[in-house]
Amino acid sequence: MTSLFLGLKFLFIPNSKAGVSKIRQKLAVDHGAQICSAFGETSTTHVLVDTKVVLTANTEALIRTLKKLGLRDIAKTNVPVVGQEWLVQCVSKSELLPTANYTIDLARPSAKKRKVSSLRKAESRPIVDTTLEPGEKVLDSPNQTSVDVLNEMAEQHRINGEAYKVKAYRNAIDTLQRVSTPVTSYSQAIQLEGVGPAIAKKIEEISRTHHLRQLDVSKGSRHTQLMKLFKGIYGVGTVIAKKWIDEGMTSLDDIKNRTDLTDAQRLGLQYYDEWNERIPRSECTIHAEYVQYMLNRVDPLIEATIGGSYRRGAKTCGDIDFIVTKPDATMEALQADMDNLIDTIKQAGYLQCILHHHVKNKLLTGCSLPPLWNKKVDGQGEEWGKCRRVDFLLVPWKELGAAMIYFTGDDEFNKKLRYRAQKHGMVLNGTGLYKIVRDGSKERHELVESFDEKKIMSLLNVKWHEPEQRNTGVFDIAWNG
Ligand code: DCP
Ligand code: CA
Repeated sequence: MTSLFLGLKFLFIPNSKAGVSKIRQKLAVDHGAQICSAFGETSTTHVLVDTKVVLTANTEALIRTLKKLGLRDIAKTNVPVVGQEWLVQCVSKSELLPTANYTIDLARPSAKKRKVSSLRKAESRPIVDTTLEPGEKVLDSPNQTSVDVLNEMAEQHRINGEAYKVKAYRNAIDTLQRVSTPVTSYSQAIQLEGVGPAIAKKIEEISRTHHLRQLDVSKGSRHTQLMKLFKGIYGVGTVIAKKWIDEGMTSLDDIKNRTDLTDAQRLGLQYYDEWNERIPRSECTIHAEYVQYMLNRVDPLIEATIGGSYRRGAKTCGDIDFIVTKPDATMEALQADMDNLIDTIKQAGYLQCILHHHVKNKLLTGCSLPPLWNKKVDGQGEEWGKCRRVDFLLVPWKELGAAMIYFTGDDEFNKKLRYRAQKHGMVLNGTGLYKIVRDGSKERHELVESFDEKKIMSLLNVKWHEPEQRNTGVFDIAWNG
């Protein structure tokens, strides 16, 4: 007990009353200091940063924290922001040491980094491979465990409908996959673009323990399990699943007894297991042969190609996305053909149910391969195939390239292309690539290209990506399976 710090008011960062922070705060109080819980410009005399917890190499995060705690103008303040080593050294030497050697310089990041590194064990900076194209990743990533665990966390948040958290994880994973050196500590992780404090801490925990406690907690939580169960029903999203949980539903039987289900949700319940199972690639190929065979009866010029994960080379697919088109055909012509196809596949027994037909260019269905075709999949049995989710996407001939890009995905790859278009003053969607033309206050979209997939990419200044190269890998569970 001394009066070493008498009259001084310390703001601790992190501001918690636990662990090391608690011990240091007690040390300060025992020597006469007062602790502030927020920054009072007139009263706080020192900001004491735990440089082992708060990454001081990333000044932005620290500045954000300080702002949150009330320090509005960092440039104007005279209050020193120092490493907590200053406090420890003062106590150990029983004198009020100058802060200069311990200052974290928030105005000059490079100078700050040098000072901080003299306080902490020097750590190598993660090396991001900048030669990689968007979506590409380093081979044999040294951070694969972290990537896998973070992917699982993202999946938990997706199940719970927390879109902003999913996005944060995707960004972090995206960067981490491009790092060619091991990222083992908080301070290394926080230096990466797209990695904030919460995820940086998790990367450190995973690296240390090969495990993440929060993931276990989330997976074990009753709420998450029910969200997963209910969202597994076709036609049920986050909002409905949450509502049902709030209403006390605890099982699929509870849901079956509801009187307010849509037709699609009833089908979702009926085919719950089948539609939650991924479809082997070999089976998708037989569906393609079968559908083309049936289409030939309607009009031999119609072509059906599977897009989505199948076209990207996946070993298993969530559903089968047929892109249906015909040379020179308009949407109207295709719709007439589609009506004929529906009759044909209904009669043949392939079409089990229709989920939606009201969207004019889409037919969403459940379909089963007839026994003779199903036998082609594994050479066994004489049974009907499982009911699979099969979508027919009608595409006018002249929009084929844009539609191919859109329906091939993956969705992250598409987002990147759309962003690229935006940067070039253009708009990309499933019908074409358009230039934005301003007419005074009005804005209109002028078609640049829609038929040629390769041309669209080249107009966007993106090198040609084979479909297999469009797996961003962030969420492509099919790819791992
Ligand atoms: N798509 C998109 N944005 C979305 C949804 C879809 O760009 N929000 C595009 C890209 C997808 C394609 O449509 O690759 C097909 O969508 P799916 O949901 O069927 O996704 P995948 O075929 O990629 O994966 P899965 O194997 O799970 O079906
Ligand atoms: Ca698909």
